[in-house]
Amino acid sequence: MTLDLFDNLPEPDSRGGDRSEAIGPGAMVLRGFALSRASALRDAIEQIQAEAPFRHLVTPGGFRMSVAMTNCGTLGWVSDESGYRYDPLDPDSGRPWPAMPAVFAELAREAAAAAGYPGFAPDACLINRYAPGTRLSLHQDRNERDLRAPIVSVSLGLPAVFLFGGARRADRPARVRMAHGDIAIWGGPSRLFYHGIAPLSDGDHPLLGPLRLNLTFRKAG
Ligand code: MD6
Ligand code: FE
Repeated sequence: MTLDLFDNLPEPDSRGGDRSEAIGPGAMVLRGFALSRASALRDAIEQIQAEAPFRHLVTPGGFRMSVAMTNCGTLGWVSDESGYRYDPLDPDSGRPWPAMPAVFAELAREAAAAAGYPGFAPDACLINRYAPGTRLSLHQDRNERDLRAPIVSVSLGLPAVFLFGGARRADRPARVRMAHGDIAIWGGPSRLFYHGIAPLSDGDHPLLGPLRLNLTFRKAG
C-alpha cells in the first residue's frame, strides 16, 4: 500500500462539509474552497489577460458595463449592440480565447461535485474584474445551451455582496457576502434565478490589491 491511495479519498462530506451554506434551492456557497489555489489562480489570470485583456463591454441598450471582462475556454461570453452571446473568438483580437488552465477546470469540477453536481465539464470561463464602486445589476444567466449544468462562481480579492433573488426580477434578493476563496454553485431549480453584485466597497486585498476578481464557469455550448 502506498500513500498515493489517500489522494483519492472522498471529501468527509460529499455536500461540501460544514463550511457550506445553502443559499437557495440547488444553490450553495462553499466557504474558502478555492483558498489553497488562490495564488495559482491569480498567476493563471495574469497569463490570460496578457493574451485577452480585460475590457468594458457595451450592453445591447448601449451602456458601457462598469465590470471589466475577459474569458478563457472554447467559448467566451460577450455583449455588444446586437445582444449577448457566446463566441469562440475574442472580438477584440479575432483569435480564439486563451485555453482554460487545468487549475481552473479542476477547481470548478471539484466544487460542482461537492455541491451535488458531479461530472461538471465547463467549456467557458467568464472573468469579471470589479474596482471599488463597480456593481453588476440583477440579471439571469440564460445564454447557455444546456441549463441542466450548474454555474460555478469563484470569488477572489475584495469581498462583495452577492444579491440572490428568485425566478422573477421583482423577487427581493438575499444579500450573501462572498469573500476571497468562496465559491457559489448554482443549478437545478435556481439555475435561472436573478442575481447581481452590490457596489463594491473600498479596500486593499493582500493578494490582489484594490480589486475583486470573479470566475464564472459555465457549460455554454
Ligand atoms: C460575480 N456573478 O460574482 C457575478 N452568475 O461577479 C454572476 O453573475 C453569477 O456569481 C451566475 C451564477 C453565479 C454568479
Ligand atoms: Fe450571472
